[in-house]
Amino acid sequence: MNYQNAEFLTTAARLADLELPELPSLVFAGRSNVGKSSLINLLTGRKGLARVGSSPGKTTNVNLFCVDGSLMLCDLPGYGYARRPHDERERWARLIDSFLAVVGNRKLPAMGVIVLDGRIPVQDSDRVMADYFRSHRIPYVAAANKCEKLKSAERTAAERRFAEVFGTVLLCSAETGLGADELRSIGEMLIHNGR
Ligand SMILES: Nc1nc2c(ncn2[C@@H]2O[C@H](COP(=O)(O)OP(=O)(O)OP(=O)(O)O)[C@@H](O)[C@H]2O)c(=O)[nH]1
Ligand SMILES: [Mg+2]
Repeated sequence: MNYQNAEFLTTAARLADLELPELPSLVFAGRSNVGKSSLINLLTGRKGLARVGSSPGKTTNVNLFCVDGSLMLCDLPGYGYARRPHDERERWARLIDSFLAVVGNRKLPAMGVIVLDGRIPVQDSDRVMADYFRSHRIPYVAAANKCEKLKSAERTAAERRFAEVFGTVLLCSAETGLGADELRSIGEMLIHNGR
């Protein structure tokens, strides 16, 4: 599969406005600013594909991308942004829950990637995110991003800490490309399972 052959599909703030392609999906979730959009750009080798670095909490939409006509990448709105009003958070929860319900109920392979900042301990909101994936029977891995900021021993410690909560952990860096091959393999695996 040619990951560079990626295109933006659609963006929507409500499930009703989202048209999902009939493709296996790799769903990126995580707190605001951890690097979800950056990892999508890394995976596809396309720097400007997903918008990066807007101030945290701004992206409230689900953004969908298509890779090589074969795989859907989903960039979910970030969570855990404290300055967001309560009704915004409710809206986020409804959007995520309904989106994952649809993805989880389709007869197409799907996988979640819970992106974390490798330097920051697991937050309650990350556990809640894992619960969403579990409740919709979507398997997930954790991606500990920004790992180039950690020394080798710190990486090992972070990996162990995250593994206790999430099981499988990929050490990643959108900055250096660490973890890109593993993320791409997950995409390939989803496509093969769908055949
Ligand atoms: N040092 C470092 N910075 C990174 C890495 N990945 C992303 N960043 C930076 O972190 C900031 C946020 O990145 P985004 O990709 O926009 O994060 P996001 O998770 O999509 O954020 P929201 O859309 O707000 O939820 C940007 O300034 C990125 O350049 C990484 O691996 N290392
Ligand atoms: Mg983003």
